Amino acid sequence: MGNDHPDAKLYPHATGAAAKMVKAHQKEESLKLYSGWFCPFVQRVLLVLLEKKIPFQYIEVNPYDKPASLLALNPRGLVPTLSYANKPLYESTVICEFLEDAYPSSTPHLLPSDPYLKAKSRIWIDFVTSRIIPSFHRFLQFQGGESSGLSKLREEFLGKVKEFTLEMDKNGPYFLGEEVSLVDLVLAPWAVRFWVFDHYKGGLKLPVGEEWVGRWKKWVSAVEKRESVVSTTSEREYYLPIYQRYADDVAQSELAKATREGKGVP
Ligand SMILES: N[C@@H](CCC(=O)N[C@@H](CS)C(=O)NCC(=O)O)C(=O)O
Repeated sequence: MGNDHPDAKLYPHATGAAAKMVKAHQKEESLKLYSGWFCPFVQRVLLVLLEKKIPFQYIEVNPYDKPASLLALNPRGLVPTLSYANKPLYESTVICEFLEDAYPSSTPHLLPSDPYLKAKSRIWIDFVTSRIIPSFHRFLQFQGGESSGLSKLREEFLGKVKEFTLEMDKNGPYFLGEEVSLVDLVLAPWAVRFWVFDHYKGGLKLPVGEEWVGRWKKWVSAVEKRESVVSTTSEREYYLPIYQRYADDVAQSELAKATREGKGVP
């Protein structure tokens, strides 16, 4: 693909709190995470690594540039890509579950041990990837005003967030209850990017007075305060040029293209 990819010119590294986290994970480790500082799928994996305090080496790559070091591990050239004892793994949710299995003594455990609850958690992990994220992108990339379709896409998106919220444990604050789990961590990177809609698409407009909104806000406030989330977030101004390209629907990432073609997460 090379340097001429239109999305390749991005700020080269993490900033703010995330820059400190990156600096603290430069030492050579057998577990290596090929990352893009801006990438919410990478952030999922970082959240799991940091929550479970698993030692890892952070390696910044530009996935739009697709360096040979990345392609050698992952033929699709996407981040996150993991190198585990020289063996490659990719796909953020697969990596997250792998870490849970491969480091059984690292706590907290992020999936319930009860088989039914574990399976149910997977339904909602899948819902985030197959429903919430595509809807987030349809809304973000839409070109047109409120009456020509934007309101409808906002409603569709809020409908997915509502469906997820209605499945949450009543008291929480997390999806499964008092303890954080993978269901929370796979959505957190997008939840902390919902500000993009205020910036570009006339606001998220959470419905006032609906009961589920209170539960959603309780969840957001618990999730965004977690040390793992704070320490993997860069300064907002550096995300802006990236999200501007999505908001203008000119981004050429696999995800942007898939959204334009009416498909799901690549
Ligand atoms: N399904 C993948 C999606 C990963 C993904 O799309 N990563 C983006 C960065 S946020 C990427 O590498 N894009 C490069 C490209 O689109 O060519 C996962 O869950 O890991």
